[in-house]
Amino acid sequence: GLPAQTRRGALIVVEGLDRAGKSSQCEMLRGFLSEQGHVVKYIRFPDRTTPIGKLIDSYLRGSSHQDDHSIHLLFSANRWEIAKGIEEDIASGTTVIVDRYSYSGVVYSAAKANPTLSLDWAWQPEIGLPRPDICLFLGISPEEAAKRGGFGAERYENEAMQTRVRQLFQTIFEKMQDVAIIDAGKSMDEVSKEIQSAVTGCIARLDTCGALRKLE
Ligand code: ADP
Ligand code: 2DT
Ligand code: MG
Repeated sequence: GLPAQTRRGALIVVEGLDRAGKSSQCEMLRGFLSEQGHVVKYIRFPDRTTPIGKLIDSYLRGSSHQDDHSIHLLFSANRWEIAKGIEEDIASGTTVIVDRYSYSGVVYSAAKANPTLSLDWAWQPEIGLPRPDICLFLGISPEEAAKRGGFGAERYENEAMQTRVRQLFQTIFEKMQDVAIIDAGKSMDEVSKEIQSAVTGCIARLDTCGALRKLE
């Protein structure tokens, strides 16, 4: 392959339900890629540190109310305000690992069963954002997730919502390209090995797949 300096970075997204192990696996992947000599950055959505992120944080903690469409657009805006930075990092050779992205965005909003908030409606503001080179979906059964501790206190952390979210993730990832579905019920090391292998394949293909694309 090309020497590391001339190669663009990869955009790697990790998705899944609460307690699937996303944050743990992002950390392990970051360590693995750093050891291989890649420059790696970890980001997560929502990014609760920005002004928009603070509105989202307050909504998720139940301290404020928002219309379903309005909060949906804030989650999307929270990605748009960071999109340019991601593109610049990727162009300069940094690999970016993203903990939740547009897929959580559409699925959690559509799971509310609001009649005017379909998956299709929810996807529209995502169009044009940086498109991941690979999306790792960590799939886990409700039983396995329950073994990893109870629900937290945030909005969405309840059985009914998680069940609908699980079904909708299934729906969108079935027909999507560049997605690796990982059985996140295995041990941390086993999950990590599967992720490493999927990501190694993705990075090997970067030499031939051209510039970072956009969601469409
Ligand atoms: P998420 O970011 O998807 O919510 P975390 O990485 O925070 O998930 O993990 C949730 C909890 O489950 C943590 O206590 C973590 O140590 C544990 N955990 C993560 N992956 C595994 C695994 N493969 N097997 C058992 N426990 C795990
Ligand atoms: P964590 O910070 O624990 O991952 O939970 N969500 C996330 C949305 O509803 N829309 C989005 O666009 C994103 C990125 C998923 C964040 C919660 O916010 C939900 C769980
Ligand atoms: Mg997490």
